[in-house]
Amino acid sequence: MSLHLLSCNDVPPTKVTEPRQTVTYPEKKEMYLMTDRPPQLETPLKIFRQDITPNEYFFVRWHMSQIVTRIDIDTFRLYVEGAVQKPLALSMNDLKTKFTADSIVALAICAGNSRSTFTPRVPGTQWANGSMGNAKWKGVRLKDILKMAGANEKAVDVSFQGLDRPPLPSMPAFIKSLSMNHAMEDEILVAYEMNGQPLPMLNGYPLKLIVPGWYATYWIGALSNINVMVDSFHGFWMAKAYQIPKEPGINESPDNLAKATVPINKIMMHSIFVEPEVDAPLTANKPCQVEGLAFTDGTAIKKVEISTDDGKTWIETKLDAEIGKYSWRRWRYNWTPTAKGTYHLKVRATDVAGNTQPEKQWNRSGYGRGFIECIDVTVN
Ligand SMILES: Nc1nc2c(c(=O)[nH]1)N[C@H]1C(S)=C(S)[C@@H](COP(=O)(O)O)O[C@H]1N2
Ligand SMILES: [Mo]
Repeated sequence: MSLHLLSCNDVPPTKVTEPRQTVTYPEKKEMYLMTDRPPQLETPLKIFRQDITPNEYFFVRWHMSQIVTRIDIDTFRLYVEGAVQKPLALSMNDLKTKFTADSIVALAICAGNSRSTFTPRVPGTQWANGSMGNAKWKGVRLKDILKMAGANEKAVDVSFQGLDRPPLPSMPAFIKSLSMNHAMEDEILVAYEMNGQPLPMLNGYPLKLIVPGWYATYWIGALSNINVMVDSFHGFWMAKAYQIPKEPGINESPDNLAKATVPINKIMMHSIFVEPEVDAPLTANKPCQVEGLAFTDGTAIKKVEISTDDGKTWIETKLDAEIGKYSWRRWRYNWTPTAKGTYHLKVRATDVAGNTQPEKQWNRSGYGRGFIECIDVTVN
């Protein structure tokens, strides 16, 4: 099986042609295997025909080879410590009985989603568009937990760590942080359910931090430790890794790398094709349903347009009803190609603030793809 993604026009066409192996892991159906230590699994594009990504097809991405494969749920505790009046050790039962449950539909997307489409090629897992998924998360509001612990009013940052550990003690553990102000926002959840089920082990059972609108690198899985801090946090995975150019757009030039960088944060606006797939047989004068997904950091999408002539003219598509502020949004267009040949199809989203997607973008880590997607399809 092969996956093709083409960038057209003035962007040199990138084509992911390496054959990808598929695998089946526990609690998972057939996914693309990116690496097996740690497990990194990509969702096949056809799964995105569904608005909610089933748990068994939800992408998997861990950093440490030592992932968690067994958890005793009766003795598991979520520890809340640091600058708090009352440190907590919450059991699953505490979380389910001592707090009001809340839920949200939100898109989880890896910062490196679509990395394989950057030119020049950048190092890192060569994801196509499948290191993302849309799910309904249910759990407890982080702010309610922080309130119960009596978090210090002068707290600046809150850090989050899961049960996974580095293979060597000298390597930095995967710890991420949010500002206290952000952590206290209503929509941030500590989720114990994903689409009505406990989370799969590979997706961070039993608890995952949900940070709607922000890249999934902050969505700590197997969440076991929350640390409230009065000083700002400078751990490796915040201060050194996952840095992006400070200027908006996650953009820089290969021969003039940005000197000022900041930790990656909000999801870039992007839109992709789900159908037709690159290899789908299309017939002249026969209607073809073109559809895909568009997403942002939570800013409402105003319109999604497609071009069938490599960006010369643009046609507005029909948007499905909004599922939720932080969900992706499906767009559709019924297209009848009249002539045979190869078409460069492009798609671009525009938000209510008037921002639209750029033609070009690049950065050294292949983070936050927002540039316009283009696929080639052949009409016979
Ligand atoms: N504990 C822990 N949480 C983590 C990570 C990790 O390596 N360890 N990786 C992060 C990254 S970069 C991503 S993209 C998402 C992937 O979540 P998923 O595997 O459930 O899809 O988890 C995030 N949370
Ligand atoms: Mo990620």
